[in-house]
Amino acid sequence: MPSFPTFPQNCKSLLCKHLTPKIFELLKDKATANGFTLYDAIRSGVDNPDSGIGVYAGDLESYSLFAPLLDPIIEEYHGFGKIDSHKSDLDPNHLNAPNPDPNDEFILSTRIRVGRNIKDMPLGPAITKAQRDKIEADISSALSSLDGWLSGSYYSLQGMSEDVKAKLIEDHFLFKAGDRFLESAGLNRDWPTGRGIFHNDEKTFLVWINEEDQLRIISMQMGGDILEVFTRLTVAISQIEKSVSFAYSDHLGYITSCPTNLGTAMRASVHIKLPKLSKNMDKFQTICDKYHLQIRGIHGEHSESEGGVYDISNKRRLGVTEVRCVQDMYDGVTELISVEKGL
Ligand code: ADP
Ligand code: ILO
Repeated sequence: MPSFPTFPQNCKSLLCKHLTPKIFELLKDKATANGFTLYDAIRSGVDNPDSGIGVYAGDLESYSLFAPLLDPIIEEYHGFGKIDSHKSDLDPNHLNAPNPDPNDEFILSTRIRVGRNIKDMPLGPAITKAQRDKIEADISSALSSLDGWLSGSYYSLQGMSEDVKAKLIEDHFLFKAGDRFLESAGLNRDWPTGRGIFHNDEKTFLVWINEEDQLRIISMQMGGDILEVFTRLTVAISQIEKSVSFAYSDHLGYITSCPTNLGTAMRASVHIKLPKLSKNMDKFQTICDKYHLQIRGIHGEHSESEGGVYDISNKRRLGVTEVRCVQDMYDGVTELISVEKGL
C-alpha cells in the first residue's frame, strides 16, 4: 500500500476532506473478499484532485469495510446518516408533475436514469473481464425478450462503427469513452469489450451496459413531460426486474460504484434554456441549491453549457424516494422557468 496521499492545497474533494492519517492507518491494509483495497477506492480522487468526491466502491463489502472513510462522505453528500434507512417509491401516481413548459419554450428534453448492479457480483472497479462479459451476455439476452414498446436491439461497443458511435454520443444517447475519473477507478479496464447500449426504435428507452454501473436504465424524450418519462422508466424497471436481481441494501438502497448514486441511483434531468438567468450565476445557483439541484453542461458531467442550455438534475439520491428525486427536479425547474420568464 502506498503511503498517505498528498493533495494540492486547493483540493476540495470529499476524499481530501475526510481521509485523515488516522483513517488511512486504520484501513490501509484491508481488502474485501474481491481483493479491493483502500487504495483502489481512493485512486480516482488521488489521481484527479479536482474530483468532487474522489472515491469508488468495488463491491457491497467496500461500504462496510471502508465505512470510516465512506460514511462521512455519504453523510456529507446525501445528508444521510449511519443509522438512517432508505425507502423506495416508484409509483408515478405519487408524483405531481404536469408539464411545466407545455409550449416547449424552455425545456428541450427530459431524461431520467437509474443505475443498477447485479446482486452478488463485484462492482465495475473490482470486476474481472470474464464476469463483465457474462453480465453483458446475460443482460443483453434478458433485454432481448422484452416486448411491445420496450422491445429493441443491443449494440455492442466493440462492433460499432466510429460514425454510429459519434452520432449516438452527439445525440445524448451513448456514454463517452475515456473519462479520466472512471479510468483511475479501474472502470475502463478492457475497454470497449463487454460494453454496449440497448435501445428501442424510438430511443425513448435505453440501457447502458457495463459503464460506471452494470446497468443504466434510461427513459428520455424531447420536451418537458416529466411524468411520462418517469412512468415509462418505472414500467421498464419492473419488467427488467422480472429476470434480473439487483444489488440492494436496506441501509444504502441500490448499490452503485460511486457513493453519489447510492439509494435511488436516480438522476432526473432536463436540458433547459435559461439564457437570462444564467447571466447571473449566483442567483441561478441559489435557486438550484434551494431545490437540491445540480447544474451540469449539456454533454454530461464535467462538460460545459452551450448557448445558455444547462442540464439540471436532482442532487439527492439516498434517503429520499425516487418520486422525491423527480419532484425536487420538477419543483426547481418550475421555479427556474418562472424566474427566467420574469427577467
Ligand atoms: P449520467 O446521467 O449517467 O450521470 P452524464 O451526466 O454523463 O451521465 O450524461 C449522460 C448523457 O445523457 C450525456 O450525453 C448527457 O448530455 C445526456 N443527458 C442528460 N440529461 C439529458 C436530458 N435531459 N436530455 C437529453 N440528454 C441528456
Ligand atoms: N468521481 C467523480 C464523479 C463523481 C460523481 N459522478 C458520478 C457518479 N459519475 C468526482 O468525484 O468528481
